[in-house]
Amino acid sequence: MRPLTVAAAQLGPIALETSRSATVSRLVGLMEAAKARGADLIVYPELALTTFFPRWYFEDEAELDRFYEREMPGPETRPLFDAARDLGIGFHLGYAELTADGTRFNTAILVDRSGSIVGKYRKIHLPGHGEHEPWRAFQHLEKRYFAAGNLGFRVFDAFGGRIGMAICNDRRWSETYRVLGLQGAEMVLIGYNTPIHNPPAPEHDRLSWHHNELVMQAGAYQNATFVVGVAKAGVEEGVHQMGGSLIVAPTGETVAQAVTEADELVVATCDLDLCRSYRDSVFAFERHREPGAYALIIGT
Ligand code: CDT
Repeated sequence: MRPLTVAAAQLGPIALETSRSATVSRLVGLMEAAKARGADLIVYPELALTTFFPRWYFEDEAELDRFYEREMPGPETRPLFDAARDLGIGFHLGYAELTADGTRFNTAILVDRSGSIVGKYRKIHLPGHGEHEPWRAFQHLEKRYFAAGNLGFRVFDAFGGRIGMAICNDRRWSETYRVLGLQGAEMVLIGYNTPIHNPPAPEHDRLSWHHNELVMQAGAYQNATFVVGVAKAGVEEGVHQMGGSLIVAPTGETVAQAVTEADELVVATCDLDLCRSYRDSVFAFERHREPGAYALIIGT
């Protein structure tokens, strides 16, 4: 047995005007509650420090700056790191990153129980569009406000296992999980902000929950890994975002799932040794994959 107790910290909406420190206090409160429930690791959603700002078109790039972190930890986020160290619990946090050279990324970090950053990921699959599209009820300007991640899909040895990270739209792509799976990922952490209404394809709206669970269950089973998916949910600044935060086992089964669209902890103890049962049999990659037949998928 290699038990890892993980808490998916689903968040309800964060209003545009909410201060960073108010949000950080809210996250610390969830961290304390997760610790009280025995968690070793708490997983926060994508862009967990602010409202999901890509829903608006900002003509002036400078207006965007307030949503981005220039350092991590910075003065407003340090309480999270201090709480992690004091409580002895790790965390995964999604946030908007502005680098010293002015590049903007949609980023997530993994922090261990001592409060040290042990892993970083920058979102690779950026959905939405790059120009203002006034016909939409709301924008999805990730292609405008972020550069594609430049760190690849990597795994990190932490919490007694091998942890991978992905962000939101990445969860819909089988390549995400396979690249992590090939590196031996045993748990993949994924934060998301997913509007239920997709303006270019409203016929998909009714299937939002089905697709959410489908992709994470398939990714987990086909790659012999746990998957932890964590939403920022509820009606945020007029846009309804789905909840459904969940923890999926390598069996492909959902072992725990949120039942609200508000702040809610979804906790499960995951035996990372369960990954072996699948990786040593049906998904023993070294014995059963046929990479010679896959050349097409690494083309552009
Ligand atoms: N944040 C994010 O990546 N959301 C997308 C929304 C759908 S594409 C406009 C997602 O894949 O959930």
